Amino acid sequence: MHPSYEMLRPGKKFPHVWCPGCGHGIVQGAIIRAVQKLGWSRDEMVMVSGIGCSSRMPVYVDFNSLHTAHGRALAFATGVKLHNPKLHVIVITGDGDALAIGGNHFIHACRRNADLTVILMNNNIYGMTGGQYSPTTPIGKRASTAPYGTAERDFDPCALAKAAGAAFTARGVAYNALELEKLIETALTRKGFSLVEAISPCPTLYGRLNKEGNAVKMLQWQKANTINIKAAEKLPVEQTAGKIITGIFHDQETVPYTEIYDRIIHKAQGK
Ligand SMILES: Cc1ncc(C[n+]2csc(CCOP(=O)(O)OP(=O)(O)O)c2C)c(N)n1
Ligand code: SF4
Repeated sequence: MHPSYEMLRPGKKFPHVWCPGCGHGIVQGAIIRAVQKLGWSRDEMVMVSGIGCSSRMPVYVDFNSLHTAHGRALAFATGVKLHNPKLHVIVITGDGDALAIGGNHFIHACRRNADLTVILMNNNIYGMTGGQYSPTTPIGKRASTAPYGTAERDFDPCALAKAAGAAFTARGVAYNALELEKLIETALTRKGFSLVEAISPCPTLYGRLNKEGNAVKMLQWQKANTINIKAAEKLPVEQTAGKIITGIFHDQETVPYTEIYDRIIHKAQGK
């Protein structure tokens, strides 16, 4: 039996709904392996998601799960963590879920430094609802709502999270699943708000609308256009322009919201 099976809901929720070649399954595998490496059991884990193709993940992973309203996963997850700080809470979200409808929740969860690990599955598009452009669709790229190319600039989720107060930010790509797994493992061990942006190809919508080719071609593009931050720092700017930079960008633990909140409760109770 495949080692990941013990963390899945086989027999209940499979086959999954993701399209062939979707990157979300690769990200799911990396998350499961990271949790297994840490030796954490399913019962210690909580997976909270919003709505979207990416946010289907708690349906398949056999952790304590919450599939919440669109954009609102962080509010639910913060509540779970405050109630029981011993649980390891993973938030699964998409670029639309986290940065459009959930944008305000995202920046304030970073500001509070809520003790959560967020896996933001960035496919540069709204997958579930038919390929509308999202806050991470690069300017000029096509979407069903931008047939001539979007006129808006895109967010860098890691830079946004750091500026808003997150303790840890990192980016990986589906092509390099091993690096992604290590980044997720590190993020899970950090106190406070940790973000791993996982670049996950959507061949069905983003790929088709932007003539990026099939799933294999999109992964090959990732392979050819990804540079780790350590290598990027040694290169002239012209050589890193337009590339996906991976690795850890920010890693500074500060006292998380959960602990500060706990102290206030004790004070209020006169303890
Ligand atoms: C309040 C509300 N507004 C809109 C929707 C429709 N909706 C569902 S998923 C989604 C976008 C999901 O995109 P993203 O978060 O990027 O995830 P992906 O599907 O690409 O993985 C939208 C707009 C909804 N379910 N609820
Ligand atoms: S529409 Fe895109 S994001 Fe959604 S399952 Fe298919 S490939 Fe994945």
